[in-house]
Amino acid sequence: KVSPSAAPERLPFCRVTEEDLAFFRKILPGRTIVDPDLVEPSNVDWLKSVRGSSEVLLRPQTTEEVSQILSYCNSRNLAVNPQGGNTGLVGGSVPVYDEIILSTSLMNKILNFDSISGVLTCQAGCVLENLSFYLEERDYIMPLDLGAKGSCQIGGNVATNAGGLRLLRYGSLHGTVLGLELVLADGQVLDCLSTLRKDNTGYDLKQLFIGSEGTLGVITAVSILCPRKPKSVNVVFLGCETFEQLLKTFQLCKGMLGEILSAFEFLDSECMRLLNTHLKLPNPISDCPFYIVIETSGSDPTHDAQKLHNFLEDAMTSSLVSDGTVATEEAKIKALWSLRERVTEALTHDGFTYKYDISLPVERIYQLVTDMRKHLGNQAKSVVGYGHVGDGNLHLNVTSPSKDPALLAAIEPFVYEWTASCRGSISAEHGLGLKKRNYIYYSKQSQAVALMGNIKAMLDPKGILNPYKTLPDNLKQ
Ligand code: FAD
Ligand code: S2G
Ligand code: ZN
Repeated sequence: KVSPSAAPERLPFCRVTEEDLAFFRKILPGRTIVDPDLVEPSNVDWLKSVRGSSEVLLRPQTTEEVSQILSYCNSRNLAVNPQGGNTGLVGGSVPVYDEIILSTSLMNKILNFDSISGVLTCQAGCVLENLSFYLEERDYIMPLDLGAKGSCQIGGNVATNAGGLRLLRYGSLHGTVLGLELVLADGQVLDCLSTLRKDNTGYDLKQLFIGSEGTLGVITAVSILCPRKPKSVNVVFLGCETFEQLLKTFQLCKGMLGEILSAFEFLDSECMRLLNTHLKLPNPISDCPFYIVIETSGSDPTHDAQKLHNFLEDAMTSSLVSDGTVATEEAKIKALWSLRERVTEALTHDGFTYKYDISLPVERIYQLVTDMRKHLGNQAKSVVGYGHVGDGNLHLNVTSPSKDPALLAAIEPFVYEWTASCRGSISAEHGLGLKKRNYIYYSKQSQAVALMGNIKAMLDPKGILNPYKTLPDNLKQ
């Protein structure tokens, strides 16, 4: 029985010939990479968990070049794997076989910034952190932030509908992305690069491509609505004895901080142990079963300090939290955030990591961690829980000294059945990619998946865009 996460047989795409390379070299002189050492990093994902065998890495700089590439590949029946920062975690960003890698890394120009509306228009290959630097100099910020900001690109963020640490305050990319420029499988350029906040003229086509993981079109430019840079930011790091207290603290926090609340994240004591052990990051407060990172972002430091003081006093006196520390200046804010942002990195040092990115009713999110620990007994090295409480998004990670099929068989499908039993989502923000495509039916009805297949067939009839990803192998018609 083939494991659902294994790659299917190679589909009958053509293989790249010398004539193909001559064509690519003509349109991309010096940016048609065939040296195996230079292609290698683009064949392996960030987790080093999946590896493709592409022989060609193309590095276009313009939409026109992307259009020429796709029009040619479509006519030659050559498969294409769009790639941004290659920080994806579900195996969607690297080839499964010899698909041509189309990298947006050289498409990194900012096209326009309107300082009145806050609308930024840029090419898809702009690195998220560079966009943040650009905006912060102009008294604005990006509406999303994630631990991969140093490498991930805005095109990849849109293609995966990335969530991250600011979604609680600024919403999802389905709301903040105002327009997209895309190239379809046949090379057609679709200019939906609107910068209007409101436009109700016909179907909102860009929404189809947000979260489509490179399977419906290549995103070449993005326009996105950016918020003003807050004048006053505070970060609070709190400790709780139980998850029930953590949830009550979340409710209290929403009520007392209201509109200045910009993030509410958690990590458990197992995460803290990994941070201490592998990254030598000290715990800034006493040891607790649960830790909370709360961020406020406002326009008046005095007003915010007063609100935060009232909230902390209530949280402490009602003994919802057992310890805490507050940061108002940059360095300490960064240090507290790194405890949440670097859990992913700490996990990579703990061993082979089985990652689950689950949406659940918020009161259930930690139940899955405790049930998983009970279910696995001592089969796993570590079982950790952390994530975006405000989004009901748990990151459940299980590590083992090395790849362990018996452990995987104990985890899956248990974790997916558990999630489906409370109508959760088996992928909250990372997408399905290669690894999770065949589990889609735990979260989507078959007629919905069949419709997705029809849309895919309409937009990419030859299936050349990111094959083996997102949609299941056995599309039930
Ligand atoms: P890639 O990894 O290159 O590609 C991801 C997918 O998008 C692939 O399917 C690829 O084919 C497709 N793609 C890329 N560019 C384009 C394009 N221009 N057009 C069409 N398709 C394209 N994710 C979250 O949601 N929230 C988090 O908090 C978060 N934290 C992370 C922390 C760390 C340390 C790491 C390593 C990853 C984290 N991620 C998180 C996952 C990952 O960073 C996101 O999925 C990110 O959006 C991927 O962007 P990328 O540019 O690296 O895309
Ligand atoms: C986060 C990063 C990836 C992971 O830290 O919010 O999305 O699962 C995650 O470690
Ligand atoms: Zn996350």
